[in-house]
Amino acid sequence: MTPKTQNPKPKTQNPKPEPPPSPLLRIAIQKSGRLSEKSQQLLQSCGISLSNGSRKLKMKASNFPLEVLFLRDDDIPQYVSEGVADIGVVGENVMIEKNKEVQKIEPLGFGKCRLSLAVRREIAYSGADWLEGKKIATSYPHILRQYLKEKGVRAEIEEISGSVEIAPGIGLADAVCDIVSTGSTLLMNGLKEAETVITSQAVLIASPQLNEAKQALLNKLLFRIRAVNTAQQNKYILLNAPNSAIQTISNILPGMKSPSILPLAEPGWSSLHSVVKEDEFWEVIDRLKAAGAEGILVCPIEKMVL
Ligand code: PRT
Ligand code: ZN
Repeated sequence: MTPKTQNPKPKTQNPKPEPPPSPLLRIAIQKSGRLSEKSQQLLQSCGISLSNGSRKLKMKASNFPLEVLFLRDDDIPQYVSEGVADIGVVGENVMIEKNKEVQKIEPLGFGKCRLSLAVRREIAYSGADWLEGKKIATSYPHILRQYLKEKGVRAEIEEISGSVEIAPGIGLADAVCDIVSTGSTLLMNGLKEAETVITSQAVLIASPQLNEAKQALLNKLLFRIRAVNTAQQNKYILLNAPNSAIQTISNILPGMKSPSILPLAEPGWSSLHSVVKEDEFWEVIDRLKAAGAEGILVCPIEKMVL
């Protein structure tokens, strides 16, 4: 009888190691509200496609390793600090108020507003000392506390979550500390702005614990965001000028470098091309006309890489 032998194990080839999961950057943006549309537009102008189907809680971009989480703005700093989202777009006012461990990466140029102290219109407001012993209604107790401490003022903070501007009118508080943009809400409620506590805009924030792969993706996204934002702050300008005016006009045009100069079909005339800052261009245009420029065209720039 032949001894029973165990079947030899089939020879297996070493299983191939699983490829490491490809990195994915998670960004938290506001689900609905003042920053949500602009945050999505920013991603789109960075060439990132999001399907605009029914509003989901999260969505994956089709052409960039990015997942978008749609959240209430108040929750974004916490999600980012805990690493649930790697980065986020939120008002700087919310970032400071929530006081979480996040890094501010880049101002984004939209959602501009200020957090201000306001009092009833008829009050003769004499400065921060007026607030001593008063009651101030706000949804921003942390920022307000810091501000009062810096000013050496002791005041009572009444924390309320919405419709702060009605507090003085119903006798709930002597002053409010709230977000102001155009000022019309204060006006409608019989209030006037007394102090600016902070100015704010939407900012890109990041988790302090990004690994190398995610950091590389963030850098790639940031490069695009900066190209889009720089472009928005500048205009492309084209003009015609007699050759005798080229030097004066070149000195007026700041541009990225010196302007491009192309001869026109008409002898003695050239076309000058350059870039001007959005907020400087009215002033520059007056000076260009005075120097002899004609046929001035100002065009938007889509992307600009310096
Ligand atoms: O639902 P969720 O919690 O996500 O949103 P939210 O209602 O808390 O915030 P939302 O969408 O109103 O604002 C999001 C962010 O936009 C804020 O955190 C600011 O960073 C920024 N932002 C810019 C503003 C304003 N402008 C603004 N005008 N946030 C609020 N206001 C309100 C303000 O509270 C006041 O009631 O608008 C009123 C004042 O506006 P004016 O123009 O009358 O002065
Ligand atoms: Zn909110």
